Amino acid sequence: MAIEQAVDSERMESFFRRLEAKGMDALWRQRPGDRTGGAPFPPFRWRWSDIESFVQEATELVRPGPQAERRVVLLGNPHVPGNLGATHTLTAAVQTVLPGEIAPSHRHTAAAIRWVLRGKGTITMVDGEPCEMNPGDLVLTPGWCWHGHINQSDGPMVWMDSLDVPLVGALQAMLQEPYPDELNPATKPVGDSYARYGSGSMRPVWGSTSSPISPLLTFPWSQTERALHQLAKIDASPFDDVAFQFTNPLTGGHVLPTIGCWIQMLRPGVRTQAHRHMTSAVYQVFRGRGSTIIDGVQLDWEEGDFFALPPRAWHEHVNRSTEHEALLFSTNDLPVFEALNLYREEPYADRNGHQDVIGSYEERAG
Ligand code: GTQ
Ligand code: FE2
Repeated sequence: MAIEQAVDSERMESFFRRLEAKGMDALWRQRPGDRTGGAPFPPFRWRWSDIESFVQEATELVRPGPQAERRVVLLGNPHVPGNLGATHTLTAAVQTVLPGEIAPSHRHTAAAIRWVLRGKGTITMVDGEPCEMNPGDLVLTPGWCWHGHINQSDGPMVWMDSLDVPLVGALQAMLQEPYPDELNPATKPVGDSYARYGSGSMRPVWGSTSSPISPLLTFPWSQTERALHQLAKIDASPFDDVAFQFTNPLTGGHVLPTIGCWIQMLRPGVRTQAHRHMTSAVYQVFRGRGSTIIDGVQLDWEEGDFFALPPRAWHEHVNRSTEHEALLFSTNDLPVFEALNLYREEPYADRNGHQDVIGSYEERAG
């Protein structure tokens, strides 16, 4: 006879209550975990047309400085608990700095990346290095680096921010402090880290040989674009087409310990095969239009749109144009999964790697 039948349920309930009263529980009482391994929350998309008008309105409402440390529109995914991140590990946001404005320096334990969308002539000061910002450039602000932004041009500057705030918050490690002055001073020339490490295949014979944080702080678009076209001539991934991970030139690993950055080119007409993995990502559609099919739901995107890919969701990408390339920039939490030995991925085996489309994002969003 099974034990659970032998023990009367009143006695079991009493046992549970007495355990609870002393801050304990019986493991067999816990509800079953997520055995299916499906996506924990649905995808979300932010339209550029909406973002752009809110960003414009924000320029009429606040100035960076004492009133608002940063003029940032946060893309909070309403499906993620806390509604702070675009995914449960990463934030995405759009920041704008007008001509003559300074977003004052501060530092925080959370790490950030900037992916430049519009404008020119802005400098982000990163631990004394003035980093130039032009569209398609990636700029790193590693954790605890003093950083501030200054727009010395005659036009507005707009970029994507992505930070590891939800992850750092879950670890109760969010610390922040203001710089005592407006902007931390330049102690290095413009392009210092690029001059040292920007070749991609060489490093100065002096200096450190390893670091978990990329010593290269800026990744200019001209180089990224050239690399994509060269790779496209010879190879591509069945799941991501022509895709690069930005790398720490000293290690070949991720640029930051908590944030991975990718740029991918979907060649005209390409439809990738579906797969799923443990990591989540936030995509910014830098150029082109297409769709990403996520757990059978077709999410269409156009230039400027952002979308969040939840962890463990089946996904495949489609470039809807047969003439033009589509370019997707994304941040992901892959470095964390690799460091903790938690990464797994799985190809979609059925129907030659393609999902059945069971609905559109618009229908699902209601
Ligand atoms: O520019 O320093 O989107 O500290 C969020 C927090 C941007 C920044 C964000 C930040 C910044
Ligand atoms: Fe910051």
